[in-house]
Amino acid sequence: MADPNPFLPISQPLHPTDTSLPDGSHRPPSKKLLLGVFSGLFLVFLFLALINDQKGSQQSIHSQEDENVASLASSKESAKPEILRPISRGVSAGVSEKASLISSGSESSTDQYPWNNSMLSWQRTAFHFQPEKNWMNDPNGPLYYKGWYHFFYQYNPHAAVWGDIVWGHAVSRDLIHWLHLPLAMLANQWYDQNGVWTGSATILPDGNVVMLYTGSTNESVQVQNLAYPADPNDPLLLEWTKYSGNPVLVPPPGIGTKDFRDPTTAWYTSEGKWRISIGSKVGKSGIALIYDTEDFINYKLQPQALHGVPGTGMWECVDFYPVSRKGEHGLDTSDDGPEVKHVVKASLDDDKHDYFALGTYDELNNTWTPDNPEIDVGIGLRYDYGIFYASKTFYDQNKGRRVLWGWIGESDSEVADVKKGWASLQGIPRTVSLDAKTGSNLLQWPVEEVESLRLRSSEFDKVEVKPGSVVPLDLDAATQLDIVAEFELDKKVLRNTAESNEEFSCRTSKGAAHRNALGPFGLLVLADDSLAEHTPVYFYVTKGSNGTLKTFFCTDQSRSSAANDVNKQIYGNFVPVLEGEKFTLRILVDHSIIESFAQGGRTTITSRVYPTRAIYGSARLFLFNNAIEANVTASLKIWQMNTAFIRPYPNIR
Ligand code: DQQ
Repeated sequence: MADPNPFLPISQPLHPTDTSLPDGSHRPPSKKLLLGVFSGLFLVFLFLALINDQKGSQQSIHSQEDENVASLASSKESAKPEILRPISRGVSAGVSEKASLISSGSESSTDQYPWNNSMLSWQRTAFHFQPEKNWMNDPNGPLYYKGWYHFFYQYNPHAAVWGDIVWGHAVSRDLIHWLHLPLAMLANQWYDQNGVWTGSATILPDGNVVMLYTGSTNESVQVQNLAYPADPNDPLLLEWTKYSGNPVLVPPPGIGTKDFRDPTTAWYTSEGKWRISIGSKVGKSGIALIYDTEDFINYKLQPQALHGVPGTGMWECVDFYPVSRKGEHGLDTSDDGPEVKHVVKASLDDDKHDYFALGTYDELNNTWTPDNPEIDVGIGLRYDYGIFYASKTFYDQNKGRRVLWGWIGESDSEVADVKKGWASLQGIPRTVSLDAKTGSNLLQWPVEEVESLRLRSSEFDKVEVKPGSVVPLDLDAATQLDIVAEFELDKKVLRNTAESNEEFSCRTSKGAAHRNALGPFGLLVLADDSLAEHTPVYFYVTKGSNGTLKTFFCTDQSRSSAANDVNKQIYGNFVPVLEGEKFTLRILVDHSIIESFAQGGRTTITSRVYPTRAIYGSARLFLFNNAIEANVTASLKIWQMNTAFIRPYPNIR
C-alpha cells in the first residue's frame, strides 16, 4: 500500500569519499554554501510536503489529469507558442513513427508548455548519436568495414517529423565519436520513391557487402531492394549502387502490400544458401517470413515462417541471431551448434516496443522454438522497458561481440520537436549476450568505448540511507554522467518483514511514492534543488507468501518536468536478483536521455525527460530510500562525461 509520506528527513549533502579532481580541490565554496542553505530549506519543504503529500505522493501518476488541468489553466494565460507543424505522413504511409504517448492526449496549443530556446537547447545530447538536424528513426545496416564502424539510419532531410525517408550515414572508429557523411541512399527510383526504408547489411565470405532494404514504391507497395558499395575499396563506403533489377522481392500472395518490410542480415545454411527473414503479419498474427537465396537476386519463399505469434500484429524490424551459452563473446550471424541459443526479436508496430525470446533453431527444418512459450516474442521479455524501438544488432568482427543499436524517439510533443529542429537519438550501442547465470535473460551493456568519455569521478562509499530519506550527492554537475551504484537492504528487516501477496507493477504503481517495508530505493536523476522536478530510477522489492523476494526495476517520469506536454509514464519490469547478488545499477545521463541498466543489464529502461528547471547547472543527483522500514546502504562511483565529437567529415563533396 502506498504510504502518504515519501521522502522524510533529508541529510546533509554528501561529499564524495574520493574525488579525483586533478588539482585536489573539491567544489567551489559557493556551492557548498548553497547546498547547506538548500538542506535547511529542504527540511522545511519536506515538512510541508509531508502535510501536503497526503495528496502529493498519491498525485504522482494517477492524478496527473488533475495536475494537467491546473497547469493547463495557467498556460492559457501565458503567450501561446507559435505552431509550426509540418504534417507527418507516417501513419497514412503505413509505418510507425513518433509515438505520441503524451498522457494528456491532445497537442492543441492550450496544452503546450511555453518552452524557451534555452530549455530546448539543453535537451540536445552530448554523447549520443544524432544527426545535425531533422528527424531520425531506425538504425539501418550497421557494420564494421575496413577499420570503420558504419551507421546508417532512417532520416528525413527536410523536417523534424517522419517523412521523405532516405538513408543517413556516419562513420566512427569507436562507436562513440562520429563523422557525418553524405546521404547514402536517396528515394530516387520508382521502387523506393516513397521512402528508402529499413534494411540490413550482410558481409559475404569474400569481404564484400550486400545491403537489402525495403523500398516504398511509387504506389506505396513495400518491396525489397538490393544495393552494394559502388567502390568496395572505399573504407567510407560513400557511394551505393542500387541493383538494376530491383525490386528483388515483392509481397507474396496472402501478404498485404503494406505488411512486408525490414529484411534481416542473412545467415548461411548448411545447404550452402543464404537465408533472410522479413517481418509481416497475417490477420492479427505477427510473423517472420523466410526466404532462401544463393545470389541475393533470386529468392525462394520457405513454406514455413521462422516464427509467428497470434495477436501480436505487424512485426517490424525482425532480428535473428545466435548467442553463446558459454560466454559473453558475440557470435557471427551464421554461427550455430549445440553451444548456441537463438534470439528472435520483433518490433511490434501495435505497441512500439521491441520484444525478444530465446529459443532453439533447427536450421535443417527451418524452425525456431521458444524456450518458454509463455514468454514468446511479443508477449514476454522486452529489450528495454522504456522508449527503445526498431533496434538491430550486428556482429562486430573487430572485437568479437554482438552490438545492439536502438532508436530512442522523443516523448515530448511534435510541436516542440519542430521548434528545436530535431527529433530522436540512437541509444549508446550495447553489447548483447546470454545471461549465463539465469539462462533466460539477455545482458545488455553500454559498449566499453563509452568509458573513454569518463572524466573525473566521485566516489561515495557505504552511504546509509534511512527509510523515507533523500541524500543529495555533491557533484560539480549532473547532466552528463556515468553512474555505477550498488545497494544493500538491511538484512534484519529483510528477514523480519512480513510476507505479503502484493501484486506490483511499475507501470500501474504510484511510482517512487509507492512504498512498502523494503522500497523503493535508488537515485533521483535530473532533479532540481527543491525536488519539484526529479526522475527516480529505483528498485522495489516484494516479499511473497513463500518468503521469496521479487525485485522490480522502474523509472518514474511522473515528476520529471513541470511541463504537461511530455510523457510522464512510469516504466519498468521485474529484474532477477540472484542469491548473493547486491542490487546493482548503471545509469548514463545525457541531458534529455536517461539509460538505466539493472543487474548487469538483465533489465534496462531508457527514458527521455524534459525538465524545465533541473537543467544546466541546476540539475542535481540524490540518493533516496522511500522504504517504510529498511535501511539501505549505497556505494557509488560517478563520472562526469565528456562530449563526443560528432561532426561532418571534413572536405567530403
Ligand atoms: N520504420 C521504417 C520501416 C520500419 C519502421 C520506415 C519501424 O521500414 O518498419 O521509416 O520504425
